[in-house]
Amino acid sequence: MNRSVFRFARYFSTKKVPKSVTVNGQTYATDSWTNVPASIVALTDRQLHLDQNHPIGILRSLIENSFKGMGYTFYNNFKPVVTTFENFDVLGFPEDHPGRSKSDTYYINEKTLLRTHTSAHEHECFQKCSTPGYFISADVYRRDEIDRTHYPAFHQMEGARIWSRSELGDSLHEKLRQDIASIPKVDIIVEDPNPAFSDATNPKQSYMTDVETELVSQHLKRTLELLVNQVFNEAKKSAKLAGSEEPYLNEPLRVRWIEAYFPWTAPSYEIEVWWKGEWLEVCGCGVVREQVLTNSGIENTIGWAFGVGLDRIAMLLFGIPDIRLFWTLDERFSSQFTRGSITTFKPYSKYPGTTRDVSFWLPDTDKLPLHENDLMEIVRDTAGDLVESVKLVDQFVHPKTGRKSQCYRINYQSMDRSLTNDEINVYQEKVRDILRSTYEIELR
Ligand code: FA5
Ligand code: MG
Repeated sequence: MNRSVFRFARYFSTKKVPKSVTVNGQTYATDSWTNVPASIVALTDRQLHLDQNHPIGILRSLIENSFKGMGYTFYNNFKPVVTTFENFDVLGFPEDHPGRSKSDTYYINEKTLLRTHTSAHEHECFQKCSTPGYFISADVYRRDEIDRTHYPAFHQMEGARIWSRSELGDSLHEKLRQDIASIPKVDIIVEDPNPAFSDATNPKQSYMTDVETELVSQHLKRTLELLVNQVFNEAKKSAKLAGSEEPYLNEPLRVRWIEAYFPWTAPSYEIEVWWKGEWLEVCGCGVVREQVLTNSGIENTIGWAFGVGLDRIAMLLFGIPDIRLFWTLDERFSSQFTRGSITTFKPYSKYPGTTRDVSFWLPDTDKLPLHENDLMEIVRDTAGDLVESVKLVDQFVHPKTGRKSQCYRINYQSMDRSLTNDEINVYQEKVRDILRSTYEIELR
């Protein structure tokens, strides 16, 4: 356990971790790993992806509808509490992978956590799915920074597809080629400069032949290009309907493939979409490692998997400026969206934000400073959704003493009302108190 984790544990112990935590009606005993705050547990009942009239639910249906009748089962009801086995071990995460740390993940207790990705259900789905492929949509949780595009809860959609060598025998290649040919063609510009696999940077698995790897990755890439095309063309249509005349709306969609790494796929890729002048990371994917399949009782089989983030795409599709809006209970938000239709969000009002800085000297440089995610969590736990963002705005080393100073700027802003200075000062003082009493830092 590293030092900052230890300190964060101390913040939690000063908060008195309850004896048990109840999530989705199930009660779990806590232990020294517990770090999930009540504010996060409260989100696990929301199930935004199941709400047909919510942007996340509308996007999920849009994608599912593009893949109906193509051999996929849709799983949408998995609960967010999973085991460390499901989220990490079965997927081959190394023991020291940063994703396992308490600074990145919400633990219920040592063996139980809030899933950090939908891949936590691959094991179960490979075991029980009776179609060649499946999709899983679900809420996922990560301790992360706070800003317009990052929130500790978001949504992913997992997809996977397999081909059994034993069943297909000599017709395996032919079947793969047919399946690739049957994916609807799309009119987009694809940049794919790298080979499907390469020993040096993106190796294939030894249990698969070159041709198998090539064909499975082609099927994966054409499938995701179809998905991205459906979604982003809808985004363009809705922007045009809303009266936008920006030039990008008449240009063909551009995507690019880059090499990636995930412990349970090889080779691995990411697809990025060129959107309003920026490459947007949309999805990680790859050819599933043999051990994931054999651990699920599937022998002599090859296939792929992907995991796409839904929230940032929904922000583009519906013109939603802040990821926190998905979670608001304000009627003025929810009344704007209806099942099956992509409409551009009309901001209902803008309340001014207020910023407050918190600056401190860190302890001697040989000690680990406070982990940024811990600071984020303390602020979020204190002021909840009133925090629009927390950013490191200044950092320097004192030329004489060699001590390091950091300054974070907290932007307080409510989506629903005006905040008073007095109210903000109370939150800010509380944040400072917690920092002062928990860490060996000197507030400035
Ligand atoms: C994963 O989570 C892998 N499980 C994806 C995968 C599945 C790979 C199957 C291979 C096989 P990653 O951490 O990159 O990968 O997240 C996947 C997508 O989720 C990202 O491309 C991004 O669109 C979205 N995402 C990640 N972090 C956040 C965040 N904090 N807020 C919003 N979206 C996020
Ligand atoms: Mg990534």
